[in-house]
Amino acid sequence: MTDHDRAWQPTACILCECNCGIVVDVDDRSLARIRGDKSHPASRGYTCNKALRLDHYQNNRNRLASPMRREADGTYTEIDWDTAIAEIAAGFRGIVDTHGGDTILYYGGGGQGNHLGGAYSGAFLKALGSHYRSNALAQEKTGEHWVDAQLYGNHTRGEFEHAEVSVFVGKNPWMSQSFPRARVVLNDIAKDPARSMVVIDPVVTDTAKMADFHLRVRPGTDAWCLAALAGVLVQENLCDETFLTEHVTGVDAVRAVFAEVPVDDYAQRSGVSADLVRAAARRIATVTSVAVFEDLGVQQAPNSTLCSYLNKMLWILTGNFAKRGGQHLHSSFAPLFRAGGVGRTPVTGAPVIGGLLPSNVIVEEILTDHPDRFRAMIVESSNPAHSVADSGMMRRALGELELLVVIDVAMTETARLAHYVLPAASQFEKAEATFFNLEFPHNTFHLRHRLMEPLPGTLPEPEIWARLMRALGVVGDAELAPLRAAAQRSRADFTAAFLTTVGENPGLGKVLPFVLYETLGPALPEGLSGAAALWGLAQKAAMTYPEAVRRAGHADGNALFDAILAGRSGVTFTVHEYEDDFALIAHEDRKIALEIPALLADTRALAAAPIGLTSSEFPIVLSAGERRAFTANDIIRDPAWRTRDADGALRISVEDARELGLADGSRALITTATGRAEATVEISAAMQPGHASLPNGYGVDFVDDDGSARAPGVAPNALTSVGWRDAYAGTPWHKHVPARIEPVPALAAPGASRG
Ligand SMILES: Nc1nc2c(c(=O)[nH]1)N[C@H]1C(S)=C(S)[C@@H](COP(=O)(O)OP(=O)(O)OC[C@H]3O[C@@H](n4cnc5c(=O)[nH]c(N)nc54)[C@H](O)[C@@H]3O)O[C@H]1N2
Ligand SMILES: Nc1nc2c(c(=O)[nH]1)N[C@H]1C(S)=C(S)[C@@H](COP(=O)(O)OP(=O)(O)OC[C@H]3O[C@@H](n4cnc5c(=O)[nH]c(N)nc54)[C@H](O)[C@@H]3O)O[C@H]1N2
Ligand code: SF4
Ligand SMILES: [Mo]
Repeated sequence: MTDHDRAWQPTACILCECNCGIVVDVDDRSLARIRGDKSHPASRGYTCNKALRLDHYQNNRNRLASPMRREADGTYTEIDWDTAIAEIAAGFRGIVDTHGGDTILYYGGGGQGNHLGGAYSGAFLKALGSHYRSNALAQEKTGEHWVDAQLYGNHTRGEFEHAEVSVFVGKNPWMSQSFPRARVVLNDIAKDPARSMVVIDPVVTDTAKMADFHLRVRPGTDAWCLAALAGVLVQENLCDETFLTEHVTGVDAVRAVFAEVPVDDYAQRSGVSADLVRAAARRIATVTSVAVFEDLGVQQAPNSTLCSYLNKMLWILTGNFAKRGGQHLHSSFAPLFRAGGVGRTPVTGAPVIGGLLPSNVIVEEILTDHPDRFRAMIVESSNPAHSVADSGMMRRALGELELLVVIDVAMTETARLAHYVLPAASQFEKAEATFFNLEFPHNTFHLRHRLMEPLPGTLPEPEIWARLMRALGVVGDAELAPLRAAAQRSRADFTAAFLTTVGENPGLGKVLPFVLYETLGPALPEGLSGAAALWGLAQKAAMTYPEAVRRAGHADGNALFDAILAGRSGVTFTVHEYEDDFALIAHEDRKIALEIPALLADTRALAAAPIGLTSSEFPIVLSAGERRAFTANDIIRDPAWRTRDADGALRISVEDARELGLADGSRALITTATGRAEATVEISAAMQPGHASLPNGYGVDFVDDDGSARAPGVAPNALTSVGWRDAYAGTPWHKHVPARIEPVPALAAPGASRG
């Protein structure tokens, strides 16, 4: 084909939760040219720098192309799919028979852009009787979810595009994005004298540089800063009393706590001038709209769940809900969390929030002789041996399992510990979708079609899960035959047949994704059988948000499903009106329940709580895992994709560098309670004394075309600890690791100390 013959094909970037629409010029299986997709309803042509180099994900010699089995001597043998599926299914059956299904833990289910495959895992796990799950959300968002569940029973998102004041708490959207068209929106805010930005961050980030109010807290002191902000709102009578009376319960108890907050003292403890705290609070209280985004800077730091609660005071007390530019509950196409109360893990009794147990307790749930310990794991699209606290201990725990199966595109740190590794087709070789659909009033869903056939030897996850299910043999083909026939006739026939069949045979309802894949899947257009599960989700969306789905132009669930199949650049699936926010509150009275007694007690206890968790042995706070221009979790392993920051520099303040005798570009030794690592130093005026930062996504190994292995930069979780976690949610304090930093001793063997 000549260059002119090749068509630009729509898909999405897979490197962060935004999943910006892109169009790709595919040349012989490579993503030759990439542009933003102007037809994508959320991103509208926007991308950041990272999307343009996605070919480093698609094409590299670390791709897996055959199922593999680990042999007794630790080497891997390539095996065929039938053998792999049969042995894995038998292996899990054995675990169930000997120890019970609940000794099998499922981890992952999707990275930043691929949640479709994970949607099928539930059927297999249910068939095994396995209920425990975890993934990366349980190392960041479960604390916020626990707070949200009590306040209004749903997730919120700020409408930054229209907000008069945007507040970013431990969030650097210039680098980490996370909402549509982030840099365009940030530039618009910065340019408009009528709008303001408040940033709470110890670092002078690119976002903080644009802020009107940069509350440059001391690391780990956000609770005091946020309590002081809420204190100003209450003490200066800046709350929206009409809103509180009409839409919020439990206000008096909350008011009583913030009335007593010593604002000057708490501001000072957090390292921010009281005048600045007051000015920011007044600005937030006297505008038409405020939107707030909290992220890892508080979610992975001390008092994280408390901070999730406190920052929500900024928009709730000021009534910035259910209006343009405010904070919103939104529709969801597929829930990221399970509904229901907090369960407990079998060994340590850790909280299971939204169906997810804390990533940080997994090692303790394995490395024990407790009879209910986890004996087996399935890891799908995740790399816990690298991404969860204390990689050394995590690897030991994974090594103890009787059965570990990893489904990935690459031979990851986790895959190298597995008994079986199953190679997935890449996200450009199969139908895929993200369930990060979090916007309001317009919410979008994008089913991406494959750009090319799967790499030979690989399979899309929906097919992998279906084969595992078939091997278990729990659903007879005769049970599925009528549905399969109906699907071939018409969508209407399928719908009718589905209602009767599943009504008569509730067992099928329990393994629904499998049933849909086996029956509706074959009737879908070529390459889209993996989209079958979306049929069920589309019906559910149409039932849950009938008006909003109709406003988006879809008459019913089937119409929505068809629009999703046809819309190559994504579709808007709900259009809400601002008033709808109230109906989206899960509580029966449709009011926000503001009082969370335990967290109010914690707010009171701040008065006597210690500031600072460093010691003379570990005097510096290390933020282990900052988002930078060329980080994308562990999704791209090839270091050549980075055009700068090749080593993932350790950023330290001018003052600390001087005191420690470290020069720009020199090597530093970092020691924490858990491990040691060496990094290249970057002296940065953005850092405050006593605070240092390492990027995320580095330290993954990669084999170059010449066969040499490399792992540039520091694997951040060589330095973190499993016990260093939040009391409510068990989420890790990765941004707040006490560390010692010193020049690399002259005689140390190079690289010998890397963790
Ligand atoms: N480039 C890039 N973008 C990404 C990703 C990526 O890997 N690379 N990953 C995506 C994912 S999975 C996520 S979850 C998001 C995360 O997005 P962010 O949360 O924005 O990312 P981080 O850089 O980890 O942390 C945010 C900020 O927390 C600050 N911080 C550190 N300690 C404290 C503290 O004590 N208090 C406060 N207030 N702030 C503190 C840091 O200085 C940093 O600016 O990014 C997404 N976007
Ligand atoms: N110290 C420290 N640790 C952290 C963080 C931090 O800031 N500091 N951040 C945490 C956060 S917020 C997150 S979200 C996690 C992320 O950590 P993980 O949940 O482990 O996810 P990723 O690193 O994104 O890894 C995604 C995996 O999916 C694989 N993959 C890519 N495409 C496909 C596909 O189509 N199919 C399959 N089956 N696999 C595929 C990739 O090869 C990769 O191995 O890290 C967490 N860990
Ligand atoms: S990394 Fe995120 S913001 Fe950047 S292009 Fe990809 S999806 Fe969009
Ligand atoms: Mo994340």
